[in-house]
Amino acid sequence: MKFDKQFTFGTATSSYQIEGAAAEGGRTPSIWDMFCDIPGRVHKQHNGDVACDHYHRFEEDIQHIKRLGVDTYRFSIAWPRIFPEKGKFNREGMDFYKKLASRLTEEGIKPAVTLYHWDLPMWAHEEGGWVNRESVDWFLEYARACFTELDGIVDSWITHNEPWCAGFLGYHQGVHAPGHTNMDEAVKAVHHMLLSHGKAVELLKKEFGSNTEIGITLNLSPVYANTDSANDRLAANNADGYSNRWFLDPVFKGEYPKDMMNLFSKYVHSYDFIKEGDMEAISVECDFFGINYYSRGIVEFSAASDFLHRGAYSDYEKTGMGWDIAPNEFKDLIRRLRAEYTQLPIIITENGAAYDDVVENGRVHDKERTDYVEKHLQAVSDLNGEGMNISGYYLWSLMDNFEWSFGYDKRFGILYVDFDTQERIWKDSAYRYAEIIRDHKKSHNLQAEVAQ
Ligand code: IFM
Repeated sequence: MKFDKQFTFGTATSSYQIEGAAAEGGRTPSIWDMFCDIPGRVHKQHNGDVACDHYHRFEEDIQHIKRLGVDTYRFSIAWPRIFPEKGKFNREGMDFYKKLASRLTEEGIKPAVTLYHWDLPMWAHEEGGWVNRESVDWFLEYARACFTELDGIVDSWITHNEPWCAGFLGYHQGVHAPGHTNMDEAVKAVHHMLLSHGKAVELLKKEFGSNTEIGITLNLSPVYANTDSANDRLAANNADGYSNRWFLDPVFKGEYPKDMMNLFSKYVHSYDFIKEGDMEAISVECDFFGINYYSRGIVEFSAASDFLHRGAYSDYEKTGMGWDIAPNEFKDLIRRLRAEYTQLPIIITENGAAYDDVVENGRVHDKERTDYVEKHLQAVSDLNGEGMNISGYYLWSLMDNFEWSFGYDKRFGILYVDFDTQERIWKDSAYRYAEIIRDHKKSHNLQAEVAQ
């Protein structure tokens, strides 16, 4: 595999998944603290109270990041640390991120910061959360505080991470916080998230006059029909609309897909929550486009399902999440995005795999994860050979962490975390990633201090 000199390698995490210190530094609960408390919602009722204890161990974690040799580290800010109560700024919370971002910079690692990776403050949820249009103003107040305090230290901003998960898993499927199952709410929640994205970009660029790069991250999954039948093709179209186009079309074309608006109208009786100017705001020009890629989808027609599709049998090799390993389909996805949606530089803001890792004599031989990462990096390299302009790659995740409704049962890290002792152990995939980065740097005569 080969990458341009400017290509950036990184690794990523998010606040609730690693920080712990849930009741420290002035933080108040988010919807995830609430959701974890409800029996049956999260595997073994795990929660983020301690997680990887990163809040107290960030200095040690920065040393691991440095040793990997990555150029950049992506983390997110916990909104309830910054505004623990409505309208009340918390200096202590902000100082934590200031310190983290500054220390990374001092170590030569560029901080890429996500504003919203799902930890909505409970005070906002109690006023209707993302379903309430006022959430856009609450988010902008939060974004303004982050830009005021951190722009200049932060290398790039991501407004939202995976609004599909926050919106559809959270308000339609009910498997993520806040656990609602209401499509009307879900569509409104997504609209307000996307609107808050557009307005935050405008705030940074116009009011702050900042040149810091900013974009949004969508999780995308190319969808295939199980057979060539008209019904299965309809199923694939609907699944693609639900997972991909409902987000891509507003962000890049300034409109929601008409076929999906019709399909959703079974539950969404009016779209008058879309106000004049909203779609222009949502489709604001960004500096890059972030994509989280894990797997493909394969579907078949199902009259019994709401939107006429369900997952079909697949004989692909799977990760520990049961997700198809599909690097070729990743290539299809990127080519389609270039043909139909955008010429912005693409950054792969997440890619990685969970497996049931075991520690043997102090080592973790995670060959399957190593293969997964190599295959996807090879795909990035091939795509760039075709001129697809992917400018960076973040491996998810730096370390094992709280995998949402799966709790600590699924391990995505390249560092193994012993959750009893908080020891971090480098897995083979971490050594291999460091080697790939070292080889890249050597080939371009870039300085690299990375693990052997
Ligand atoms: O752990 C998550 C992350 O928070 C968002 N993207 C997908 C990852 C793996 O499920």
